[in-house]
Amino acid sequence: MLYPLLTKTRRVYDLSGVWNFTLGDHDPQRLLSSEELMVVPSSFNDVIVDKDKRNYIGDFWYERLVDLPSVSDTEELVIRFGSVTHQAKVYVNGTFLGEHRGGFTPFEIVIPDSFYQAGHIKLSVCVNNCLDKTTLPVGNYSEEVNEDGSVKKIVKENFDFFNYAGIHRPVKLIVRPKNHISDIAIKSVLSDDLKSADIEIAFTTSKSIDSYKITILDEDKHILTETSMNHIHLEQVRLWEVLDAYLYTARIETFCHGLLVDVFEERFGLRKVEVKEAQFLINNKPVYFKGFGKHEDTFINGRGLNEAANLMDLNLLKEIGANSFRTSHYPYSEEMMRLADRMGILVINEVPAVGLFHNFMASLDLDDKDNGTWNVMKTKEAHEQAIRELVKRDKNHPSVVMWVVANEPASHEEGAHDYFEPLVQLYRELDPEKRPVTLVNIMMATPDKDQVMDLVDVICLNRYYAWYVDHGDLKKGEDGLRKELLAWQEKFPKKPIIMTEYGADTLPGLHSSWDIPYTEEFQSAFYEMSHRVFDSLPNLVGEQVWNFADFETNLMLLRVQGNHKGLFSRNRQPKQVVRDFKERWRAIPNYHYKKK
Ligand code: BDP
Repeated sequence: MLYPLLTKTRRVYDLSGVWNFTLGDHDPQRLLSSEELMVVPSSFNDVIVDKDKRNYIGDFWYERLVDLPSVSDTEELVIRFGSVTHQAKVYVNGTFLGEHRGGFTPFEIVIPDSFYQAGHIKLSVCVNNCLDKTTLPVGNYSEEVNEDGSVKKIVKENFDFFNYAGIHRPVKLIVRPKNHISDIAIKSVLSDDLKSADIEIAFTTSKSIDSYKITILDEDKHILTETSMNHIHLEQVRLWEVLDAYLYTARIETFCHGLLVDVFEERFGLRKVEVKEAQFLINNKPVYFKGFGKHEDTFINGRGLNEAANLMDLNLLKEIGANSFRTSHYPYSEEMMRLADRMGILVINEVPAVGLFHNFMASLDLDDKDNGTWNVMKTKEAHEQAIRELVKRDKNHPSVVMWVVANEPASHEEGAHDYFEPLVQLYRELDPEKRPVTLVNIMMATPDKDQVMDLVDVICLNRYYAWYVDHGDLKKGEDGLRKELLAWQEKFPKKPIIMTEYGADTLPGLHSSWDIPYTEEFQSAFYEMSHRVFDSLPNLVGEQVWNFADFETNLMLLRVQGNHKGLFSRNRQPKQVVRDFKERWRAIPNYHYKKK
């Protein structure tokens, strides 16, 4: 889906701001009172302050009046939502116009002309934050009857982050040609010496056109070439490199009867991604991933777009010597993806497939006796939709170098292979660039038990030796970690391995002479131990710490006001270990770290 850009033929108006709001029922035929207010974009949960309301599950409403710009006969009016978590129904003047399921991808609603003759509309959005075994992420849904007979809906997250909800990303009003460019897919093939590129620009339009023109521009907007074909050959190209980004622009103009109909500009980068002989190659060089699993999570905004936090995070990421992050555990905002493109940061891009593990706690206690996940989950449809929408949205981003099919599913249980095979295949079919696909493997799915890693290109592992396993015992942790990594290397000698999560909860300011868990000393010793193991493994091509920053979670025995595995606190102050990382990561080059 195209980003809401202002061009010669398109106007974009921002509907961010303060909307009327209510939790519970509302009839969109009537005007929603302004007793309660909410900011768009943001999560409602923290902003609303009241404790019960913070944890509310069910329908809730946003509403505002919108004065409309003029729209000509050849134009249409569209409302575009960057994301609404997790489901949205959209009404204009009380009439239902469309809905979207899935809380992390954009969608559009076209407003029929009959609604805008009056010059203004009433826009109402009914949001729902229920999660169950048909949705992604997966939630455990139940109901309780209150004393007054009313029903209270409850969702227990089947994952380790707070179920923030609301209109999380910008809402835009767009006036665009009825006959518009609706999708663009840019695929480039670099020559062997990486000096020239064959670029194929495929695009679709909502109606037929007579002709088109494609112009390629450099970063300074100088025209490099113009053509009426969709194959372009570029000589002496400048590559998109890790931490040295270069972005070209493809300007597409469509014409009917010799007149300009629509213009859109899509930015793209030229770089080659390949997995070969247990290496992850970017522009033919073996890269070493240094970075983080993250969350979209800040004070006040919750999971709502916070562009200042995004830029600060990526500046901190660069400052510490890292080069990558994973969009754990859902697609991040389009704004974040565009930022990563500009800053040359590698992104491992994940769908919200988290919680695909039935009875996780029981399986920990019962030593894996619960084998029911793939009978219980009814997520196939949501999963396919999430993959389709993610690839559609992010296929042209040079920062995206790999797709994730799921985070920590029960891939050791019967049925996992059948569940994942078509989904991995779907990524491969949809992506014009055929980027590598991975699945982020959970600690129970050891090499002897896992049933899916044969399907993917890269072995991504989340491991917590000396934390969840042999808690506090760094010696045993080191032995266990080394042994398991060697087993993976032996099982899949041609596949590179990336540690996509490893970490220890740490409360800044807590100290100990004996490396006690939760102290700053333990965190340092934990990473020192892990890195010793990583450095000894030739096929391990990356380390992404869990987590970039502390983040909010649901209530659990193991969580002290959230998860504290961040290298930074939730307000982005460094913990002591950041100094160790700076030293290590600044000394590790982006390319050719592991000498084979
Ligand atoms: C992993 C999950 C991640 C958790 C992390 C942890 O992928 O979402 O937050 O463990 O326990 O299992 O800190």
